[in-house]
Amino acid sequence: MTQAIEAIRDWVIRGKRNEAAEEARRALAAGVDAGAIMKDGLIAAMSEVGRRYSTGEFFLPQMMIAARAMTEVIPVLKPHLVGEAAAKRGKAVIGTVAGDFHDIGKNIVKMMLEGAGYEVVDLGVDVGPEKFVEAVANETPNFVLMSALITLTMESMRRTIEALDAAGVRAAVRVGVGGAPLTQKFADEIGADFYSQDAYGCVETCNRMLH
Ligand code: B12
Repeated sequence: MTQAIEAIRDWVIRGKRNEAAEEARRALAAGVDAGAIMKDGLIAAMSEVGRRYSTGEFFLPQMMIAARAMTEVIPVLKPHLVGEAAAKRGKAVIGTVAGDFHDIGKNIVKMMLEGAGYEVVDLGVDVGPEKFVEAVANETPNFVLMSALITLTMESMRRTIEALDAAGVRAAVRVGVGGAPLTQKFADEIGADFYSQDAYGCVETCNRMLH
């Protein structure tokens, strides 16, 4: 890891958003790869924040300011991550599932998909099964993408797939799931079409499934 990436990671952990964004601008200007800043700087910072929260070193306010710092750096990286939008490829409906308000990962997935030429309908956070079903009926997307960060809210993914089935629209879409606590095993268990551990993998899988 370069010194610059390490510095960005530390600023984010400490919740220093201006310093983190400034360091990211400097690193990009010096030729540091934006993908590496995202992975080893920002996402690594969030894992560390989560670890400190679990051990009681951090409390909710510290987790919040770290999240805000990360959110501030993402637009700095965006032009270097997504490039020029390609021709329209397909359409996705995305949301964080019911009971869950974490949206940083979902927003990154959305950003990468849009950069790759997808139209993305963002249902936001705390999205219940009926809202996903309604969006499939109204938007006729190729993909339904669900994000969850809390172990307990993962069950809502299963309920959403069941609701899509009950509404008779399950076969019309490919369902993708993700978020830190998810696994391929859980995705298989609930009958999702795919799981990916990061936003790049999500875009690659969507591309593969469309062609
Ligand atoms: C930042 C954060 C917050 C922020 C959220 C800000 C926001 N706007 O999202 C704040 C401070 C508000 C917060 C609140 C809470 N949090 Co919180 N939070 C985190 C933290 C530190 C980082 C999450 C994050 O943004 N990671 C970075 C992103 C980029 O990673 P990601 O989401 O995993 O996304 C990537 C991939 O997973 C994938 N992906 C994501 N979605 C999708 C979807 C698809 C379809 C695909 C294919 C891929 C994909 O691509 C992304 C990019 O590569 C985690 C710790 C952790 N290790 O995850 C805890 C964590 C998730 N939080 C936790 C908890 C407990 C809470 C609270 C309940 C705390 C409380 N007492 O109030 C509340 C939740 C309220 C609610 N109902 O939602 C726990 C959950 C524990 C559990 N086992 O369920 C964690 C694990 C912390 C911990 N170690 O205890 N949190």
